[in-house]
Amino acid sequence: MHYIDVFNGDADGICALIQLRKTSSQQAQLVTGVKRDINLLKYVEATPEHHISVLDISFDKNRQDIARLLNQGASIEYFDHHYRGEPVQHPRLQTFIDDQSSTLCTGLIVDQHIGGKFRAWALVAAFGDNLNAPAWSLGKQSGFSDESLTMLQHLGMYINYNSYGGSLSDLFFHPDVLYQHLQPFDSPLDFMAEDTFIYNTLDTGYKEDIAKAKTSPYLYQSATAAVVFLHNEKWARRVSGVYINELANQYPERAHAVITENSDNTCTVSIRKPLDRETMPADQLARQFASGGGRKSAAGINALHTDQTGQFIEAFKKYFS
Ligand SMILES: [Mn+2]
Repeated sequence: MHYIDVFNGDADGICALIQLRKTSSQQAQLVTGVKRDINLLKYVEATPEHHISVLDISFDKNRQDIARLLNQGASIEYFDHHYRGEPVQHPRLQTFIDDQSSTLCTGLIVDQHIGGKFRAWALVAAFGDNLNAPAWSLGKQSGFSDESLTMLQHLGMYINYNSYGGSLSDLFFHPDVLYQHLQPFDSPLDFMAEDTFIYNTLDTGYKEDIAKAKTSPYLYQSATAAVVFLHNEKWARRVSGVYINELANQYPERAHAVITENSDNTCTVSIRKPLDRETMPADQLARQFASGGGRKSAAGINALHTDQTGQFIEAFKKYFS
Protein backbone atom coordinates (compact mmCIF):
# COMPACT_ATOMS: atom_id res chain seq x y z
CA MET A 1 0.00 0.00 0.00
CA HIS A 2 1.17 3.55 -0.79
CA TYR A 3 0.08 6.35 1.48
CA ILE A 4 -0.63 9.96 0.58
CA ASP A 5 -1.22 12.58 3.27
CA VAL A 6 -3.07 15.64 2.00
CA PHE A 7 -3.33 18.45 4.53
CA ASN A 8 -4.01 22.15 4.80
CA GLY A 9 -0.75 24.04 5.37
CA ASP A 10 -2.04 25.84 8.46
CA ALA A 11 -1.62 24.90 12.13
CA ASP A 12 -4.85 22.90 12.19
CA GLY A 13 -3.93 20.85 9.11
CA ILE A 14 -0.35 20.23 10.24
CA CYS A 15 -1.19 19.41 13.87
CA ALA A 16 -4.11 17.18 12.87
CA LEU A 17 -1.74 15.14 10.69
CA ILE A 18 0.95 15.02 13.39
CA GLN A 19 -1.55 13.36 15.76
CA LEU A 20 -2.67 10.89 13.11
CA ARG A 21 0.87 9.87 12.15
CA LYS A 22 1.98 9.58 15.77
CA THR A 23 -0.85 7.08 16.23
CA SER A 24 -0.37 5.14 12.99
CA SER A 25 3.09 5.82 11.72
CA GLN A 26 3.67 5.31 8.01
CA GLN A 27 5.79 6.67 5.20
CA ALA A 28 3.60 8.90 3.12
CA GLN A 29 3.85 11.28 0.21
CA LEU A 30 2.97 14.76 1.49
CA VAL A 31 0.65 17.10 -0.40
CA THR A 32 0.07 20.55 1.04
CA GLY A 33 0.29 24.24 0.18
CA VAL A 34 -0.52 27.73 1.40
CA LYS A 35 -3.61 27.97 3.58
CA ARG A 36 -5.83 29.12 0.74
CA ASP A 37 -4.75 26.31 -1.55
CA ILE A 38 -7.64 24.07 -0.60
CA ASN A 39 -8.18 22.18 -3.85
CA LEU A 40 -5.25 19.99 -2.92
CA LEU A 41 -6.76 16.73 -4.19
CA LYS A 42 -6.41 17.95 -7.76
CA TYR A 43 -2.65 17.35 -7.41
CA VAL A 44 -3.17 13.69 -6.49
CA GLU A 45 -3.23 10.69 -8.82
CA ALA A 46 -4.05 7.27 -7.41
CA THR A 47 -4.39 3.55 -8.06
CA PRO A 48 -6.05 0.80 -6.01
CA GLU A 49 -2.70 0.61 -4.17
CA HIS A 50 -3.21 4.07 -2.66
CA HIS A 51 -4.66 5.06 0.68
CA ILE A 52 -5.23 8.81 0.99
CA SER A 53 -5.69 10.69 4.26
CA VAL A 54 -7.17 14.16 3.85
CA LEU A 55 -7.16 16.78 6.60
CA ASP A 56 -8.67 20.23 7.00
CA ILE A 57 -9.81 21.06 3.47
CA SER A 58 -13.46 21.35 2.46
CA PHE A 59 -15.01 18.12 1.20
CA ASP A 60 -17.40 20.11 -0.96
CA LYS A 61 -14.58 22.00 -2.70
CA ASN A 62 -12.79 18.72 -3.49
CA ARG A 63 -15.88 16.74 -4.46
CA GLN A 64 -14.91 16.10 -8.11
CA ASP A 65 -11.44 14.90 -7.23
CA ILE A 66 -12.77 12.67 -4.46
CA ALA A 67 -15.02 10.98 -7.04
CA ARG A 68 -12.12 10.69 -9.48
CA LEU A 69 -9.77 9.17 -6.89
CA LEU A 70 -12.40 6.69 -5.74
CA ASN A 71 -12.90 5.73 -9.39
CA GLN A 72 -9.17 5.21 -9.70
CA GLY A 73 -9.55 2.64 -6.92
CA ALA A 74 -8.04 4.53 -3.96
CA SER A 75 -9.34 4.37 -0.41
CA ILE A 76 -9.82 7.68 1.38
CA GLU A 77 -10.17 8.78 5.00
CA TYR A 78 -11.32 12.35 5.42
CA PHE A 79 -11.11 14.58 8.53
CA ASP A 80 -12.51 18.10 8.36
CA HIS A 81 -14.67 20.88 9.78
CA HIS A 82 -15.30 23.01 6.68
CA TYR A 83 -18.45 23.01 4.58
CA ARG A 84 -19.24 19.48 3.45
CA GLY A 85 -22.33 19.84 1.25
CA GLU A 86 -24.09 16.69 0.04
CA PRO A 87 -22.63 13.61 1.75
CA VAL A 88 -21.13 10.83 -0.39
CA GLN A 89 -21.50 7.13 0.44
CA HIS A 90 -18.78 4.83 -0.83
CA PRO A 91 -17.32 1.59 0.60
CA ARG A 92 -13.77 2.98 0.31
CA LEU A 93 -14.54 6.41 1.76
CA GLN A 94 -14.51 7.07 5.51
CA THR A 95 -15.41 10.56 6.69
CA PHE A 96 -14.97 12.26 10.05
CA ILE A 97 -16.50 15.62 9.25
CA ASP A 98 -18.28 18.06 11.55
CA ASP A 99 -19.11 21.31 9.79
CA GLN A 100 -21.79 22.30 12.31
CA SER A 101 -19.91 22.88 15.55
CA SER A 102 -18.13 26.22 15.86
CA THR A 103 -15.98 24.85 18.71
CA LEU A 104 -14.35 22.04 16.70
CA CYS A 105 -11.44 22.09 14.30
CA THR A 106 -9.84 19.23 12.39
CA GLY A 107 -7.16 18.81 15.06
CA LEU A 108 -9.87 18.33 17.71
CA ILE A 109 -11.78 15.89 15.47
CA VAL A 110 -8.60 13.79 15.16
CA ASP A 111 -8.07 14.16 18.93
CA GLN A 112 -11.50 12.57 19.52
CA HIS A 113 -10.71 9.88 16.95
CA ILE A 114 -7.50 8.82 18.72
CA GLY A 115 -8.75 9.24 22.28
CA GLY A 116 -6.79 12.39 23.10
CA LYS A 117 -3.41 10.68 22.97
CA PHE A 118 -1.53 13.74 21.71
CA ARG A 119 -3.69 16.38 23.31
CA ALA A 120 -1.07 19.14 23.27
CA TRP A 121 -0.87 18.96 19.46
CA ALA A 122 -4.68 19.13 19.31
CA LEU A 123 -4.56 22.29 21.41
CA VAL A 124 -2.00 23.89 19.06
CA ALA A 125 -4.39 23.09 16.19
CA ALA A 126 -7.32 24.71 17.99
CA PHE A 127 -5.36 27.81 19.01
CA GLY A 128 -4.16 28.07 15.41
CA ASP A 129 -7.76 28.19 14.21
CA ASN A 130 -8.45 30.93 16.80
CA LEU A 131 -10.63 28.61 18.91
CA ASN A 132 -9.14 30.15 22.04
CA ALA A 133 -11.99 29.56 24.48
CA PRO A 134 -12.52 25.85 23.58
CA ALA A 135 -8.76 25.24 23.52
CA TRP A 136 -8.23 26.92 26.86
CA SER A 137 -11.01 24.97 28.61
CA LEU A 138 -9.94 21.62 27.12
CA GLY A 139 -6.35 22.44 28.08
CA LYS A 140 -7.28 23.21 31.70
CA GLN A 141 -9.38 20.04 31.87
CA SER A 142 -6.38 18.09 30.59
CA GLY A 143 -4.16 19.47 33.35
CA PHE A 144 -2.03 21.99 31.45
CA SER A 145 -0.78 25.03 33.36
CA ASP A 146 -1.66 28.55 32.23
CA GLU A 147 1.97 29.02 31.27
CA SER A 148 2.03 25.93 29.03
CA LEU A 149 -1.27 26.88 27.42
CA THR A 150 0.05 30.35 26.63
CA MET A 151 3.05 28.75 24.92
CA LEU A 152 0.81 26.37 22.92
CA GLN A 153 -1.36 29.32 21.95
CA HIS A 154 1.61 31.24 20.59
CA LEU A 155 2.89 28.26 18.65
CA GLY A 156 -0.58 27.72 17.13
CA MET A 157 -0.79 31.38 16.12
CA TYR A 158 2.66 31.30 14.57
CA ILE A 159 2.18 28.09 12.57
CA ASN A 160 -1.14 29.46 11.36
CA TYR A 161 0.55 32.76 10.47
CA ASN A 162 3.18 30.88 8.46
CA SER A 163 0.49 29.40 6.18
CA TYR A 164 -0.90 32.67 4.83
CA GLY A 165 0.44 33.94 1.55
CA GLY A 166 -0.38 34.19 -2.13
CA SER A 167 2.18 31.54 -2.93
CA LEU A 168 4.74 29.41 -1.14
CA SER A 169 7.42 32.05 -1.75
CA ASP A 170 5.60 34.40 0.66
CA LEU A 171 6.03 31.92 3.51
CA PHE A 172 8.92 31.58 5.95
CA PHE A 173 8.67 27.76 5.89
CA HIS A 174 7.06 25.41 3.39
CA PRO A 175 4.27 23.67 5.35
CA ASP A 176 5.65 20.20 4.56
CA VAL A 177 9.07 21.21 5.89
CA LEU A 178 7.40 22.58 9.01
CA TYR A 179 5.44 19.35 9.42
CA GLN A 180 8.60 17.26 9.11
CA HIS A 181 10.33 19.36 11.78
CA LEU A 182 7.40 19.16 14.19
CA GLN A 183 6.33 15.56 13.66
CA PRO A 184 9.13 13.84 15.65
CA PHE A 185 8.07 15.56 18.90
CA ASP A 186 5.50 13.89 21.15
CA SER A 187 4.69 17.28 22.60
CA PRO A 188 4.90 20.75 21.05
CA LEU A 189 6.40 21.93 24.35
CA ASP A 190 9.42 19.70 23.69
CA PHE A 191 9.67 21.11 20.17
CA MET A 192 9.74 24.66 21.53
CA ALA A 193 12.42 23.76 24.05
CA GLU A 194 14.67 22.08 21.46
CA ASP A 195 14.16 23.75 18.10
CA THR A 196 14.26 27.48 18.75
CA PHE A 197 15.15 28.59 15.20
CA ILE A 198 11.70 28.00 13.67
CA TYR A 199 9.86 29.44 16.66
CA ASN A 200 12.06 32.54 16.84
CA THR A 201 11.85 33.17 13.08
CA LEU A 202 8.05 33.07 13.18
CA ASP A 203 7.89 35.09 16.42
CA THR A 204 9.99 37.90 14.92
CA GLY A 205 8.20 37.81 11.55
CA TYR A 206 4.79 37.89 13.22
CA LYS A 207 5.60 40.89 15.37
CA GLU A 208 7.10 42.88 12.49
CA ASP A 209 4.18 42.12 10.15
CA ILE A 210 1.54 42.93 12.78
CA ALA A 211 3.23 46.27 13.50
CA LYS A 212 2.97 47.15 9.79
CA ALA A 213 -0.66 45.97 9.58
CA LYS A 214 -1.62 48.27 12.46
CA THR A 215 -0.72 51.31 10.33
CA SER A 216 -3.06 50.21 7.49
CA PRO A 217 -6.20 52.23 6.66
CA TYR A 218 -9.82 51.37 7.54
CA LEU A 219 -12.26 51.50 4.62
CA TYR A 220 -15.17 51.39 7.03
CA GLN A 221 -15.49 51.40 10.80
CA SER A 222 -18.47 51.31 13.17
CA ALA A 223 -19.36 49.64 16.47
CA THR A 224 -20.66 46.56 14.63
CA ALA A 225 -18.35 46.19 11.63
CA ALA A 226 -14.91 47.19 10.40
CA VAL A 227 -13.07 46.78 7.08
CA VAL A 228 -9.29 47.12 6.79
CA PHE A 229 -7.35 47.47 3.53
CA LEU A 230 -3.87 45.99 3.03
CA HIS A 231 -1.67 46.78 0.03
CA ASN A 232 -0.11 44.25 -2.31
CA GLU A 233 2.95 43.34 -0.26
CA LYS A 234 4.48 40.09 0.87
CA TRP A 235 4.08 40.97 4.56
CA ALA A 236 0.41 41.88 4.00
CA ARG A 237 -0.38 38.53 2.38
CA ARG A 238 1.30 36.77 5.29
CA VAL A 239 -0.30 38.73 8.10
CA SER A 240 -3.88 39.27 6.83
CA GLY A 241 -5.34 36.17 8.46
CA VAL A 242 -3.70 36.53 11.84
CA TYR A 243 -4.25 40.28 11.94
CA ILE A 244 -7.99 39.79 11.48
CA ASN A 245 -7.95 37.21 14.29
CA GLU A 246 -6.22 39.75 16.51
CA LEU A 247 -8.87 42.37 15.66
CA ALA A 248 -11.65 39.84 16.27
CA ASN A 249 -10.23 39.03 19.72
CA GLN A 250 -9.73 42.69 20.59
CA TYR A 251 -13.23 43.81 19.46
CA PRO A 252 -15.42 40.74 20.08
CA GLU A 253 -18.69 42.60 19.40
CA ARG A 254 -17.58 43.65 15.93
CA ALA A 255 -17.49 41.81 12.58
CA HIS A 256 -14.27 42.23 10.59
CA ALA A 257 -13.14 42.07 7.01
CA VAL A 258 -9.59 42.48 5.77
CA ILE A 259 -9.24 43.19 2.06
CA THR A 260 -5.78 42.46 0.67
CA GLU A 261 -4.92 43.73 -2.79
CA ASN A 262 -3.46 41.21 -5.30
CA SER A 263 -1.42 41.98 -8.41
CA ASP A 264 -4.11 40.86 -10.91
CA ASN A 265 -6.92 43.36 -10.22
CA THR A 266 -8.41 41.13 -7.56
CA CYS A 267 -8.43 41.26 -3.79
CA THR A 268 -8.40 38.50 -1.23
CA VAL A 269 -10.97 39.01 1.51
CA SER A 270 -10.93 37.54 5.02
CA ILE A 271 -14.13 37.70 7.07
CA ARG A 272 -14.68 37.07 10.78
CA LYS A 273 -18.05 36.93 12.48
CA PRO A 274 -18.18 38.77 15.86
CA LEU A 275 -16.95 36.41 18.60
CA ASP A 276 -19.43 37.63 21.24
CA ARG A 277 -22.48 38.47 19.16
CA GLU A 278 -24.95 36.13 17.48
CA THR A 279 -25.13 36.88 13.77
CA MET A 280 -25.58 35.04 10.51
CA PRO A 281 -22.67 32.73 9.62
CA ALA A 282 -19.68 34.31 7.88
CA ASP A 283 -19.39 31.66 5.16
CA GLN A 284 -22.90 32.39 3.92
CA LEU A 285 -21.88 35.96 3.12
CA ALA A 286 -18.63 34.80 1.51
CA ARG A 287 -20.46 32.32 -0.73
CA GLN A 288 -22.54 35.15 -2.20
CA PHE A 289 -19.35 35.97 -4.14
CA ALA A 290 -17.57 33.70 -6.62
CA SER A 291 -14.57 31.95 -4.99
CA GLY A 292 -16.02 32.60 -1.51
CA GLY A 293 -16.21 29.94 1.18
CA GLY A 294 -15.19 28.97 4.69
CA ARG A 295 -16.80 28.29 8.04
CA LYS A 296 -19.46 29.86 10.25
CA SER A 297 -17.00 31.95 12.23
CA ALA A 298 -14.23 32.48 9.66
CA ALA A 299 -14.66 32.78 5.92
CA GLY A 300 -13.13 34.43 2.91
CA ILE A 301 -13.18 35.24 -0.78
CA ASN A 302 -10.08 34.14 -2.66
CA ALA A 303 -10.32 36.50 -5.64
CA LEU A 304 -12.79 39.36 -5.47
CA HIS A 305 -12.54 41.64 -8.50
CA THR A 306 -11.37 45.12 -7.44
CA ASP A 307 -14.54 46.62 -9.03
CA GLN A 308 -16.63 44.62 -6.56
CA THR A 309 -14.95 45.97 -3.43
CA GLY A 310 -17.62 48.61 -2.83
CA GLN A 311 -20.37 46.08 -3.36
CA PHE A 312 -18.73 43.72 -0.89
CA ILE A 313 -18.38 46.43 1.78
CA GLU A 314 -22.08 47.33 1.44
CA ALA A 315 -23.12 43.68 1.70
CA PHE A 316 -20.81 43.16 4.69
CA LYS A 317 -22.14 46.21 6.60
CA LYS A 318 -25.74 45.12 6.07
CA TYR A 319 -25.09 41.49 6.85
CA PHE A 320 -23.49 42.11 10.25
CA SER A 321 -25.38 45.23 11.39
MN1 LIG B 1 -9.05 24.22 10.32
